[in-house]
Amino acid sequence: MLFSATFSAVALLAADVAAHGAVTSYIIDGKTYPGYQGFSPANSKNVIQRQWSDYNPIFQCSDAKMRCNGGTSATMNATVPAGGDVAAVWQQWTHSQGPILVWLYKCPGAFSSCTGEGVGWFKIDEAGFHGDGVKVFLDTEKPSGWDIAKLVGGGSWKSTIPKNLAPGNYLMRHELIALHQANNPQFYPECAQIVVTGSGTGEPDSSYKAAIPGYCKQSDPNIKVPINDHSLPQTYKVPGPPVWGKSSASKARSFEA
Ligand SMILES: *[C@@H]1O[C@H](CO)[C@@H](O)[C@H](O)[C@H]1NC(C)=O
Ligand SMILES: [Cu+2]
Repeated sequence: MLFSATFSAVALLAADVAAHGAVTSYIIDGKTYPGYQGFSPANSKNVIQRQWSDYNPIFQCSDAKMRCNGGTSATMNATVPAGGDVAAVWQQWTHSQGPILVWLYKCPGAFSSCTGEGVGWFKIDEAGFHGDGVKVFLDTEKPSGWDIAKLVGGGSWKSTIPKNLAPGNYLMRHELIALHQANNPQFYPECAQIVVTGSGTGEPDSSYKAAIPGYCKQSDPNIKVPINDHSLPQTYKVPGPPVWGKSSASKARSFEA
């Protein structure tokens, strides 16, 4: 048992946060970018992910921390061509029910002045529930019909930047909503700064856009979910506006454990 003081402290912190999770790294167009490690003091200051204050879940749709887990800036950014892939990696994730939402927001200028305010967020990817029968709505009843269950224990979710998306500076927001506690959702969002390149001209119209916070209400049926009530019909629609810019070719999903 010859642990150094530093090692023990890190191990304790890791144990402390194990119940929840964050995007711990990104694989963008084949290159790995570390995510933010929100310990105190932070041990990964220079990353593309906006720096948040804690791992704790957000419990209210209206919380200001919904935008980027409270993070307002990052020192780095990553370049990705339109049509390229971004995989978000959750080194530790433990909840098996709920949707995955992937959002973009076009910054009017530099990242340093990009707040993510207003009705400018749009989804480029999402995943929800595709199980059937009454025995798959809870993860204690295997198999889970939720795609989020594939992230448990260290998985990743890969999304394609729409091929026709206009180039620019974008915030990319990965959001997991954990629904394992009946009627008491937990939100886990973080944002990365990405520079999209290419000659695309596409931009979603207002029917695809929402404000964050603002896209959901606490009483929405896909937010307040009585997950353990097997007498209810088990369909689930991912919250927020429709997904924009997804070609049928890019619909195939891939997971990396
Ligand atoms: C992206 O990062 C590079 C390198 O740090 C920096 O020079 C550039 O200004 C950043 N881009 C934006 C839009 O902030
Ligand atoms: Cu948790």
